[in-house]
Amino acid sequence: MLYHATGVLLGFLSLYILVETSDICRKPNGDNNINGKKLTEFPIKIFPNIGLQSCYKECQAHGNCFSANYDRNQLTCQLMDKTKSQLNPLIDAEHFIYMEMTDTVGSRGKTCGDIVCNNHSTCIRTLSGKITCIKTDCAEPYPLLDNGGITERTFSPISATYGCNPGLTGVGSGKRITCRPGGKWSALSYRCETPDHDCSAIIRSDPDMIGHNGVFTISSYPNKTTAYCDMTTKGGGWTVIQNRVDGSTDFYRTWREYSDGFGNTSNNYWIGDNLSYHSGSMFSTRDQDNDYRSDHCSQYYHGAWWYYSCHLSNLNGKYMGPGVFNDLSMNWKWASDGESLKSTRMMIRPLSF
Ligand SMILES: [Ca+2]
Repeated sequence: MLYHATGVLLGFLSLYILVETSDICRKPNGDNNINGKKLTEFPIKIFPNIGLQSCYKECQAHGNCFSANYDRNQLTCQLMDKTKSQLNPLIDAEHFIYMEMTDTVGSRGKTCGDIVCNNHSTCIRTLSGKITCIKTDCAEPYPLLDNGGITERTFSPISATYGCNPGLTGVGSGKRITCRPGGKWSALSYRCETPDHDCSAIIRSDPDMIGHNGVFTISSYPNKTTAYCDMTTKGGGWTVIQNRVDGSTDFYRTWREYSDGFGNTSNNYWIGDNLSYHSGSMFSTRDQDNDYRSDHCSQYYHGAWWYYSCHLSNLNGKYMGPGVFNDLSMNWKWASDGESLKSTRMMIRPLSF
């Protein structure tokens, strides 16, 4: 019971009026109270011997309370974690008052106050009065990521952010996934790869390497290999894919050997197919005839090349040394007019370098 005292001065008279109000008459929020109705939901908590406003306050204070039935006869309060809905309508109940929390009007748990929770989290008012979204788990397990894992999780919205293990590069746009309606995770279109690493990448990461020719470990996913890097010619960053300085290494080899690479990076070598330098081109080896002639250019010219029918260049041909004019030899018609070359080097660099 509350007593309000009001003082009024009327001429020379003082008039004091005492007004008594009862709790039952002071609706916390009349707009949300429905007289003569109740929700037939199993209560999450019951308070006996309690007033209507206190019932409302208990619901406010309880994290999962979204509505309450107040029994005016028994003076009991039933807290419920659901609200009326089309599937669960109110029923007639003479002595009851049904009320919903003002802050949770709308779809249950979606909004309370200024906070909007997602489909897989619920808005609650904590005992300390704080309004927050708590997670309700996504039904699916988190997707797995090879060579990486989850680096961060949030619960409003429910999301997971992925990262790669040290030394690996993330590829793809779907690094962060969220829990979608229905409890399913959005697709993880993100993967972890060994970074492509050629001679140009070495200079990009360390400009001091300009001018330092030599053998470096390079990789082109998923393979790792070593290559000679030309770090001086026209700014450097060239990955040497073919080098020949003498006749000590046989270049008359099989398709498989050209695919894998062979030789020694310090003098004569061919780097393998993994750099995709000639992918899509019609490369021929002594055991694979991909040329446009009826016979076999590779066998005929003792080499392995992008023979057409057959060649104007034959850099993987037989090493014969200078002074020799022979189509079987390591030669390049435009450069030497068909004379056998002393040394050759083929090297590649990204256009964007
Ligand atoms: Ca042929």
